[in-house]
Amino acid sequence: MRPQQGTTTMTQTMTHRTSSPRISVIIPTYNEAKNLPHVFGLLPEDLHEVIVVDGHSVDGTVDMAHSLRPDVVVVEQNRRGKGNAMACGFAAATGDILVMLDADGSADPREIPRFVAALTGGADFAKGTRFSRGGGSSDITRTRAWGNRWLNRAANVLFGTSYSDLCYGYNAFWAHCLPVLELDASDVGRNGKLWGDGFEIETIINTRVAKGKLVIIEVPSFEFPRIHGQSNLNTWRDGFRVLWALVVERANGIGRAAPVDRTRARALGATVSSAADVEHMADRVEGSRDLDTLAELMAVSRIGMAEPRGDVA
Ligand SMILES: Nc1nc2c(ncn2[C@@H]2O[C@H](COP(=O)(O)OP(=O)(O)O)[C@@H](O)[C@H]2O)c(=O)[nH]1
Ligand SMILES: [Mg+2]
Repeated sequence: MRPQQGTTTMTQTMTHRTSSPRISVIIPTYNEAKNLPHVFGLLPEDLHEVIVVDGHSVDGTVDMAHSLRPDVVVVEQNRRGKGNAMACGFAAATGDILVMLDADGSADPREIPRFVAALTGGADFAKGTRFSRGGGSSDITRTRAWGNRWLNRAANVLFGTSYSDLCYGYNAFWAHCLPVLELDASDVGRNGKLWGDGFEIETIINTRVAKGKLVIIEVPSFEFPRIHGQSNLNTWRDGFRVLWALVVERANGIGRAAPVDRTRARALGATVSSAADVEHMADRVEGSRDLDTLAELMAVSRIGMAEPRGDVA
């Protein structure tokens, strides 16, 4: 972080907003019935939609979701793995901003406004990080933290990013990022699994938004321990999948040329449109001393922003 440079708050700068962005929260679930009451209980009000993408749970997860929130949208994933669940959830979302939220109680829904503030402040993609000031984890094991650190370093070398937490699933982004992600939600049969369907999804998303030269801001986040049940992630197997994802995504061109249309985001008050704007936004966020604004807690890193891509239009 650079030294503080001023006292302007982000809220003062949102002068052209016509209305609030509609927020879709996408929650992947695999046997999370016992954890949903906690997670749903902490969701902010005024969400546009809550989408649960279920992986054929056998513990009553879907019934629990309906009973907790009659307006919940339940999507059954069409292949296997968390990555496929996210692809199906994104395809079903109708909001302006999409938030990725785990269902096990580890991600705190009360942080959603912090992510949204980063996006309305001008980022295309708000990336959660446990490893910057204001973030942390009481869930991650030492082995996973070690692996994440090295994978994160490798990603930064390969993609020119300055990420601090590659393998974290709490992110939010404007819907205009979806073409850059190029995720496939097609149905190839329930037992089918495609590249990106597993826990490598976060790495794929993080590398594609970097390749697409989107404006990325890291948002500090605290990860709590899963409340009930056990993690579905296998540290070594999935760690190697992440490593392989880095190699594959470095080699392929996915995300680089996809169209980005920020018209809707701008109409809703998002301000970034050029490299100069990004610099200005970074100064503003870092410079804020107003503890009432969530922007104060944001760690700003300019990732792949030397020349943020222009719009198609
Ligand atoms: N729909 C769906 N959700 C999954 C799948 N695997 C994991 N999840 C969900 O993804 C989130 C993170 O999974 P978790 O097992 O806690 O992994 P960890 O946080 O990396 O240890 C949780 O909400 C899980 O219920 C899956 O195959 N399908
Ligand atoms: Mg978890």
